Amino acid sequence: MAAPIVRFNFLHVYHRLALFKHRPHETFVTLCQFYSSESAARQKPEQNITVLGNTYKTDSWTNVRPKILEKVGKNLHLKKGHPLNLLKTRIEKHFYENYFNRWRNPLFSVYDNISPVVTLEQNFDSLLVPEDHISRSLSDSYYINTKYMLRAHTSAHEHDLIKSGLDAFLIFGDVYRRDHVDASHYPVFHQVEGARLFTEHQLFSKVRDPTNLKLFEEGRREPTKQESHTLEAAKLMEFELKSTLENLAADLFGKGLETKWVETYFPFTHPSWELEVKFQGEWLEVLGCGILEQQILKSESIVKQCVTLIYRHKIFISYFKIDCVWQVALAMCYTAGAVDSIGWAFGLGLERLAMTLYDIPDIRLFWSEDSGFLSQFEGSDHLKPIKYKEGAHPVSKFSPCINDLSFWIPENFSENDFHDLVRNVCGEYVEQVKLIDDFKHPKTKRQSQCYRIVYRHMEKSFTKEEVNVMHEKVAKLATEELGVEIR
Ligand code: FA5
Ligand code: MG
Repeated sequence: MAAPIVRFNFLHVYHRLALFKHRPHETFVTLCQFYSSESAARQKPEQNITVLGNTYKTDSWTNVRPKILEKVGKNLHLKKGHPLNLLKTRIEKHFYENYFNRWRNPLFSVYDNISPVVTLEQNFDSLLVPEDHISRSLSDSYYINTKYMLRAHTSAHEHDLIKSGLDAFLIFGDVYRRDHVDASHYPVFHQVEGARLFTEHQLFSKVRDPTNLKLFEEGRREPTKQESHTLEAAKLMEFELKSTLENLAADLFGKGLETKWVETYFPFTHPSWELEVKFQGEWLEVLGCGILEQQILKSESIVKQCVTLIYRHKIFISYFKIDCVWQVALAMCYTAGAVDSIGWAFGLGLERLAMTLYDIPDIRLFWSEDSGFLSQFEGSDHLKPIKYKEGAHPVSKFSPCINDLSFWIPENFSENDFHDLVRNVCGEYVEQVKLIDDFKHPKTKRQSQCYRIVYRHMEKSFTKEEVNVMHEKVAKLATEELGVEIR
């Protein structure tokens, strides 16, 4: 593990609730305490967290905070007239209209309401994420306890859906990460996951003479392919995947968008890529994708394998008139875990795409309840080109207040913990947290960091006093919880 440090406990949450008069306004998200506040002050209370109607016991891994739990169940992607919902509709429509199965029905099935509470196994193990991968650390993900977490990506459902026998699907959902704070990063955002599996016949169906083409071989892992894939299968899959995503981008943006593919790494795909688009003069990464590790498909639905095999051997089976149970058993023995498909998958950040598409300058705006923002999209036809008008909503009309905070950091300090703390204290009022200075004292060897915090209200101008109150709370809690020493 990447040295996870448990610094957070629920007494802190309790204190914070009192300190900042935080009132979670979603009835289904409640933070319950078993003990009275009096005894809570003396001993660490045993806690329950209720998320979406299910109750979980907290433990030493719990690091999810009330400000984050408030967002669970908001489902912005399902909210009519919300820009994320408009974008979702456009993506669904694109897949519905362009991809069909052999019965001319839409090829991709869509899931948009799977609970974001997943097991660590779903989020990591099922995707071959190594034990020591940074994304597992307490400073990167939101844990409910040692068994459950808020999903860090929609890929958490890949394995289950493939196992259930699906071979083409889209998953829309909210995802949660302890990430940096700036205009394009937010601890809760939305992704759409897409996956498609191909049999040998399907993949090579467009090739003029597919006789000698195979999906699998026992070869070597190379930058361009996995050990069990043939080069021709890997190359065709890369083409299929990239053209699917380029067609989606062209449908959403028209032809003018500047894009580039960048090679990358994911534990569950190889090879892997990211797609970047030009936004406000800078390259912005909007999605990650790749060819699914064959090991993930190995546990593909046994039922599906049997059906395929029974279908292949139907003459033999119908000749002997073996009853159904024996047909299934026979097919299982016959295949001994063989998998006949190869797959690709992608995960796309909906906010980043919507920002590019509608010219929305700051990711916090998606959470705005302000009518000035939402009314620009409400009642819109998802096909009508909309451009967010900055003047109509005062996101950057009100000037920012910039305050710096310098402190000595303890040995186990994590930057993400500080970003998370600031987000928790200031919510939507913080636009950016940036490390602007980092040095080690030559004699004492102590390390000092300075963060620039940009405060900006979206609906009014902040007074210096209001900002100072928040800034002092940040300093106080950073001292108490993260063990820093303010300079
Ligand atoms: C993933 O989440 C992978 N699960 C994607 C994937 C799926 C790869 C299937 C291969 C196969 P990544 O961490 O890069 O990858 O996130 C995907 C996208 O989510 C990013 O490209 C970006 O658009 C968006 N994203 C990531 N972090 C944030 C954030 N903090 N705020 C807003 N959007 C974000
Ligand atoms: Mg990425």
